[in-house]
Amino acid sequence: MKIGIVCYPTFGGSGVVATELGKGLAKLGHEIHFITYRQPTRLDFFSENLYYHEVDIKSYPLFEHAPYELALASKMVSVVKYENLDLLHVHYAIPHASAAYMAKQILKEEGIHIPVVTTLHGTDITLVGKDPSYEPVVTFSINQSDGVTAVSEDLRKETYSHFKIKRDIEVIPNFIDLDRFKKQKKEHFKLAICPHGEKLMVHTSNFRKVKRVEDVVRVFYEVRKEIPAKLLMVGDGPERDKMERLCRELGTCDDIRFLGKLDAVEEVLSVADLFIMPSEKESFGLAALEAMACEVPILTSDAGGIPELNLNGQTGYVCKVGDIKDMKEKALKILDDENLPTFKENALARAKQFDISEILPLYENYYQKTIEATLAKV
Ligand code: GMT
Repeated sequence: MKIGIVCYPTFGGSGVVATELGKGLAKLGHEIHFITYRQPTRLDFFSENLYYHEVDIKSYPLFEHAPYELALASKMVSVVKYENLDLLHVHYAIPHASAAYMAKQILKEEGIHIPVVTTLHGTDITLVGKDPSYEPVVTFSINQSDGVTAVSEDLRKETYSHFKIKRDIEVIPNFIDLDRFKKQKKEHFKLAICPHGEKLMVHTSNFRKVKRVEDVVRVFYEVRKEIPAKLLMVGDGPERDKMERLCRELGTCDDIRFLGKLDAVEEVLSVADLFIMPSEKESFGLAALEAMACEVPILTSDAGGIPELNLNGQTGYVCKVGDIKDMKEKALKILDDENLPTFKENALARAKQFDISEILPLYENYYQKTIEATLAKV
């Protein structure tokens, strides 16, 4: 198949999933055309089946905000037409699904019927999409897509409860490349951070409010009162400054290191004993899956789709959002030398169920079904 993938090119989860999906499909022989405003972060090599089309955003003194959606729709029209695409797959509804709708209508005028699949990733539904300033367009563009997928059962339910959706939504979960995300031998790194055998906790995120990064620091503070421990914070974002100030207030700076944005996050995960994700909202929790693939148990909140991934008491523990006391107790249980090896084993076993090789066929079948249904309507 010839597939156009539209996504955000940045570090966000939806962009990572879209890029890895395209790379995986290209390996299976499909021709993949990425359409976005910058080269996707993880698309930094040559492959004969991978193409990248940059959206040209023209500015003009009249525009306070350049109309990205129009430039994107125009680019989609030209790529579909000149590359003879079979399907467009847009990741994150805003503004990709409505831009795809516009492109589809333009192409229809020229006798080209391009099926559009929209994948809902999380905050496009649970936070931003719900806002009255976007909701009508999000509802319309989901209903107008030829296929819609959500990354968890919870996100599927949330979509039905917040929007007037008249069509089926298929759940296709996030996935992981176990060839890349696996425990590596990095003992020297562990020794440098934890010279006295301290337990190592890790958090990775974009440090947005929705991630409740403050809970990470507070849980760590409580854990460290009980056992020797260190915390690595990977990523960057709006909450980082505040967190650095909080560490100073709590006097934990010597035991917490902020590493900023890292490409090779699997190297850090390889030496971790516990991954913590206390999010307010989280449709799936790709970062937690990456940790599990590196044999790291996870301590999470019960937000959104996380309990579908984290099997409570097996791969880690699921606690109520904001329950620092319970999180501290559960962290200590996981980090106990008696329990840790079993949690690690279970985390890896669970991650294997989301291996990319299990999930790619689900997308391939869904594309095929959508193309056939769209062509049957013409
Ligand atoms: O908010 C983010 O963390 C980024 C966001 C995105 O769409 O870029 O991530 C969402 O999509 C990921 C991939 O499907 C999911 O694994 C994340 O759980 C989800 N984030 C939230 O729901 C907050």
